[in-house]
Amino acid sequence: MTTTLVICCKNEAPSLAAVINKAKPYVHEIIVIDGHSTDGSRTIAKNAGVKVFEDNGKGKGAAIQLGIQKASGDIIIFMDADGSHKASDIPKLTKPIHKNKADLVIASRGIGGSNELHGDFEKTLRLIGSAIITQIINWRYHAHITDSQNGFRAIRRSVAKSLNLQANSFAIEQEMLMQILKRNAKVSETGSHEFARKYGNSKINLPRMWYKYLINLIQNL
Ligand SMILES: Nc1nc2c(ncn2[C@@H]2O[C@H](COP(=O)(O)OP(=O)(O)O)[C@@H](O)[C@H]2O)c(=O)[nH]1
Ligand SMILES: [Mg+2]
Repeated sequence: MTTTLVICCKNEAPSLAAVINKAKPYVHEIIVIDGHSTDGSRTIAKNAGVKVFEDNGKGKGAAIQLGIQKASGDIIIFMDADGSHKASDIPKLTKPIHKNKADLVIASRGIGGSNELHGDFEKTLRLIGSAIITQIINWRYHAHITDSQNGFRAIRRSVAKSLNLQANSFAIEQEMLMQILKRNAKVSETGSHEFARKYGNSKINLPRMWYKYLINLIQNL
C-alpha cells in the first residue's frame, strides 16, 4: 500500500523544512496544504520537493478536505507542520491499516502524553474540553477512544473519500472520527507523544472557537 503525508501549514516557516525532511523516509508522497502563509512557507515546501496546494482560506478543516482530494496514496497520514509530531511514529499509525485491522488510526496523546495540554490555563482548558468531547463521543458510539482531537492520524483513503466532511474549522478531527464510528468502520489508536510546537503559537483560539466544536459535536452525534 502506498502512503501520502498531508501537512497542513499556516505560517510555519521555521519548522516546515525539518518536518518534511524527517518524514520523507516514511512515506511515498508528501503534500503541503498551505493556508495562505505570508512567511515563505510555500517556497520552503516547493524547495523541499513536495507538492504544494493552497487551501480556500476557510480554515484547517477545509485544508484537510483538500488534502484528501489531492492525496494519491492508499493511506493518508496527517501531521502538523510545527514539529510537534514524531515522524518515526508514522509506521505505528499505518500498520493497523496495512493489516486490515483499522480504517482510522489516531495518535493518542492520552496514551503517549503531550507538552501542549498542560501548564497554563488555556492548555488546561483544551485538555478538559477535549476529554469531555471524547467521552461524549465514546458514550454515543460505545467506543473507547482516548483522543478524539489529535490531528496526527492515518486513514484509509477510500474511507476518507467516502466521508461527508463539512467542518472548515479545527472540529474536522472529531467530525472525521464520529462519521467513521457511525458507519462501524474500524478505529484504533496508538500512543504518540506530542511535543510543544517548535516556534510560534497554536492557531487554535479557544475563547473564539469553542462554539464551533460544540455545534459540530451536536450535528454529528
Ligand atoms: N492549510 C492550513 N493549515 C492550517 C490552518 N490553521 C492551522 N493550520 C496548520 O494546522 C496545523 C495544526 O495547527 P496548530 O496551530 O498547530 O494546532 P494545535 O496543534 O492543535 O495547537 C499546523 O501545522 C498549522 O500550521 C489553516 O487555516 N490552513
Ligand atoms: Mg500543532
